[in-house]
Amino acid sequence: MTEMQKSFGRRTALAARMALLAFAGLAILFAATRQSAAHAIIVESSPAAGQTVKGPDFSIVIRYNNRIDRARSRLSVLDEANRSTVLTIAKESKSDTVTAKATGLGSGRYRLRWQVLATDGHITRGEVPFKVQLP
Ligand SMILES: [Cu+2]
Repeated sequence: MTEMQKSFGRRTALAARMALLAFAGLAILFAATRQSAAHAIIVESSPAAGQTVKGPDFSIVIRYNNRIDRARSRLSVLDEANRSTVLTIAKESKSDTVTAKATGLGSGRYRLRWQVLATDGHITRGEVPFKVQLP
């Protein structure tokens, strides 16, 4: 084998390795994108983050980008002292929506704490801060 042939062989091997690496990278990216797309994230909520609602009673609606398993999802309200009240998720909620009734809340800052199980089997959770103002 001449020096030129050897050099060509090395370059070909390197190119093949780089192509394989790029392919593996794309495959991982694709898998990650698919997975995150299947996770439940909030599309819109009422109250929305930072919103002030009129108390003491109001409806809570959270719509997700995905269908969720309502029976394995949790919703609670935390007050400024971190006291938590578990809310009952309404049975008539749509498959991508969690609906509940908040009652007896006084003026102040609260956090709506949610945890849902998406149909892909992954749990996501988060909090929506909001304020209540009594008329
Ligand atoms: Cu997921």
